Amino acid sequence: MLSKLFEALGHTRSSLASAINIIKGRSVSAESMESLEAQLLAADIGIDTVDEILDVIKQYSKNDIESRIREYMISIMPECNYPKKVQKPTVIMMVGVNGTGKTTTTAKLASYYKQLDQNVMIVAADTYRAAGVEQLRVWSERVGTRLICNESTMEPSAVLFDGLHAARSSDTDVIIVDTAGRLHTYNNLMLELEKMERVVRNHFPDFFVSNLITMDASLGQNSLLQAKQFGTFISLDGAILTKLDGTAKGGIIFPLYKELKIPVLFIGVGEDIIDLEPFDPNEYLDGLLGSHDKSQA
Ligand SMILES: Nc1nc2c(ncn2[C@@H]2O[C@H](COP(=O)(O)OP(=O)(O)OP(=O)(O)O)[C@@H](O)[C@H]2O)c(=O)[nH]1
Ligand SMILES: [Mg+2]
Repeated sequence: MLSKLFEALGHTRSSLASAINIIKGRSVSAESMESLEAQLLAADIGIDTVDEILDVIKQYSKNDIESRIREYMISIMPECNYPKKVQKPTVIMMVGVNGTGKTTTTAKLASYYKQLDQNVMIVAADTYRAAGVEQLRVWSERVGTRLICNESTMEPSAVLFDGLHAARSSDTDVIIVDTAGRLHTYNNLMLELEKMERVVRNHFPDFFVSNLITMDASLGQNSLLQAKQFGTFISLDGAILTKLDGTAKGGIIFPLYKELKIPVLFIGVGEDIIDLEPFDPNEYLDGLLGSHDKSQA
């Protein structure tokens, strides 16, 4: 059975496959290289990486182009380093621009860790949208996790503090904190995130911290700017690439890692609770280049 990730990368894969096929087995012409370059750029692989891939192609025989591209791509990807189980207790703070999938991913991650038999708590620290708390309440009931919220305050750090306090006294393994969406250009909102991180580090120094940014795959290069800006206010430990199911822009993980050293840890491939896949470079490349089932490319 094809994985959801393989399906989600279908759009990207088919555009790359048609460009690679033009080159495969023939002498490489300037025109075919241009076509491949355009497809790689359209997939958001990033200009530096695209140039390097084209150099790889120029160096090698036309017959093993696919395996050379694959070899090169794997060499520049983050390792498969998503934590299966988190160290206890870990605070995962979900941050990102509005609508990129923080709340949905909070629920998906809660379900993921619960299935690994970890004791999970969700903290609803988006104090700007009442609907956000409601959305999380529904998810946490479905997942069967505790939800900490406080609708009488507009102060996300206060909700976070309460949540972590409750987590400490209830032997919780992983606390997933949903934060409000914010534009990376809004300084005050970014400072609020900085404060939240400070609350954890100053008051709960025994907690491990993992700040994850959700990035909507369809936003392409713009999400690189977002991640860069968020990273100037809080330390980012990883990214979750969401909505990969609806886009042909599956290549953003390359510039993200190359330029910002932020590894993608999970990938969102749909709106349901199970639509989250841990990032695995080999599976990802199978999805991108179609190498595990060429008939589907
Ligand atoms: N197709 C698809 N849709 C997704 C994915 N992740 C989230 N969504 C959808 O994207 C929309 C926004 O998701 P939310 O989780 O509410 O995003 P958010 O970042 O919490 O939004 P704000 O709190 O408003 O900033 C919802 O309709 C989700 O169902 C994904 O991986 N694939
Ligand atoms: Mg939200």
